[in-house]
Amino acid sequence: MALFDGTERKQAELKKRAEGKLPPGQSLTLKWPVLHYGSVPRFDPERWDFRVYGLVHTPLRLTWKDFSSLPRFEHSSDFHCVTRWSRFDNRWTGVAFREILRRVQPLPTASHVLVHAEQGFTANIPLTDLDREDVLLATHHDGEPLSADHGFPLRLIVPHLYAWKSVKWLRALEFLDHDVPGFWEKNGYHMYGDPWKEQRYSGD
Ligand SMILES: Nc1nc2c(c(=O)[nH]1)N[C@H]1C(S)=C(S)[C@@H](COP(=O)(O)O)O[C@H]1N2
Ligand SMILES: [Mo]
Repeated sequence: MALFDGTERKQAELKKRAEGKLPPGQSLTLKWPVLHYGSVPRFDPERWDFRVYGLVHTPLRLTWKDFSSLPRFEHSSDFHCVTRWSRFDNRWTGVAFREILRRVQPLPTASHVLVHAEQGFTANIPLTDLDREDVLLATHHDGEPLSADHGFPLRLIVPHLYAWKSVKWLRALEFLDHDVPGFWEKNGYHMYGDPWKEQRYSGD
């Protein structure tokens, strides 16, 4: 017997819709799909670093060992992919975005962040959308270390925007005084990506 048959899945979805937790045009998934452009990068703890640069008072470069010693933070949130699936109640563990902000101290002119991943993948996010309690740099999901294809060792989680902004294989944050399109934004996706307003593609 399947753990979740079609009927059970549909019922769960209707319940979440009724609770107002499912954005318009989305369907509930109980599995966790893997979605990204390109190949899964290999993690090399000797070579890996995490950098914060641009319009910040104190730029940061952390090795994996440095990063692992930062204070830990946990938060559960929903995840909405622009390809119309949503996954509820993901328990993310890692470092609070505000912990990073506290250390680097953005300059007053900083308004946007360009998030950089392995292999040149990028995503743009306004700074006010990162300076939130529910945003974190995650190393674990539901108590387990991230798997390689879900972003190991580190990914960004921005629950209130479409999931292409939740960048896997995170390597750097670049603070800017203007908005620039990231990888998907250059390829026709919306610059902001609010799932509740269905901001999927540019022009939405
Ligand atoms: N580095 C990187 N991060 C990425 C992507 C990508 O192509 N590269 N795809 C995004 C998209 S479109 C989605 S829906 C989520 C999917 O995360 P998952 O594979 O863990 O479900 O990752 C996002 N983060
Ligand atoms: Mo996505």
